[in-house]
Amino acid sequence: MGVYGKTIGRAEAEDHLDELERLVDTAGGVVVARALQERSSPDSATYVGKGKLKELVEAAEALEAGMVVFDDELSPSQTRNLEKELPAQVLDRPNVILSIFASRARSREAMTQVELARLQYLLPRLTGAQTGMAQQRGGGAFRAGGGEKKLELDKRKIRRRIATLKEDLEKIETSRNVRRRHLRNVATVSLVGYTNAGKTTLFNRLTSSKEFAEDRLFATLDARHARLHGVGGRAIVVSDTVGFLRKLPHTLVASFRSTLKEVEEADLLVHVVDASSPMAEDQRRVAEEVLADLGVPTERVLLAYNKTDRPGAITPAGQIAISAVTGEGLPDLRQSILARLLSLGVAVPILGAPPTA
Ligand SMILES: Nc1nc2c(ncn2[C@@H]2O[C@H](COP(=O)(O)OP(=O)(O)OP(=O)(O)O)[C@@H](O)[C@H]2O)c(=O)[nH]1
Ligand SMILES: [Mg+2]
Repeated sequence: MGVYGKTIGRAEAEDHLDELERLVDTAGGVVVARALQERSSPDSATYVGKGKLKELVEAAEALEAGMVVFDDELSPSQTRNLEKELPAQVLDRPNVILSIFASRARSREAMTQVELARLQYLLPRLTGAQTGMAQQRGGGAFRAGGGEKKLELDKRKIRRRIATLKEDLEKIETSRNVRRRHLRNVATVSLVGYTNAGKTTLFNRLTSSKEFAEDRLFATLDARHARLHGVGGRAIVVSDTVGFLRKLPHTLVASFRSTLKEVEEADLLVHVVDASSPMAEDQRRVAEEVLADLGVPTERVLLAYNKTDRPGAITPAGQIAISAVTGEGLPDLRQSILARLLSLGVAVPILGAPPTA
């Protein structure tokens, strides 16, 4: 369920809903119906208007839907109000993304980051759900008081867990820095871009690796490194990273800071764009906004339009066109990477040559 109007038009809202549908599918759900409503802004109490909510209740009953998923982050009170009306579980976009991340996390770092994000998302909502229940039961002061105490206890426990997780992440980051020191004598290149753009496929191709690439969102959660092949014995290490997505929950971005550090510290970023997507330019903008947030200067970013083997793929004039699947354009990309590193003044040692002083 999405809302459009003042800030985005109908076509864009449809695209966002398509993406939400893919996210739900990736999370293991099956979409039985979708709906959009035009209004200047989401209703502060129920996200959609009264009439639309009635329609939603009826549709959910008729289709026996187990969940109703909203395309924006719902406030704790919106969730509470919607839960009262709807005969199904109420989820929002961050919920779905968090559950995908939780099922994808493999390394200790990724699991810690995901748990941190989940708890930070949960904390303010815990209050809402609890008071909501107390009100619903019509319970007097006695009941609410009992719930209140337990709630405080739960919240304290969660806060303590959050502190522990943050400490753990710091420790992981320290050991990562130790590992990174080994990379001091090589140039580093990170592949970044919207989720599903083809970063992992390109990474495998450039480094002759066999990482997990899949036509699903967020296939990759951990940064991985390998030597870039085919640059005349130059010592360049490439890393694959977690994909970007619009409307990413803030808590998630914050807890993935240590993974994103990878991006901040790379000598060069190759921004991979899916040239075959009708949303290519929109996705490019979202990724550029994330990079700007991370403080990455534009000259450190090399754009590469991928999936150009697909019919209908469009590469803007003057941009690098590649296909990670057929290998087309990759010699060009390798040369551009090396040339850009050199023009940025990055030392790119030749392997086997004695280190320069
Ligand atoms: N036709 C075609 N398909 C591609 C190309 N590159 C990647 N794909 C496909 O696009 C899908 C996503 O590729 P991934 O490499 O997993 O994308 P990613 O950017 O790593 O995605 P996340 O890890 O989810 O952020 C896979 O089904 C790939 O096979 C390409 O050049 N041409
Ligand atoms: Mg990937």
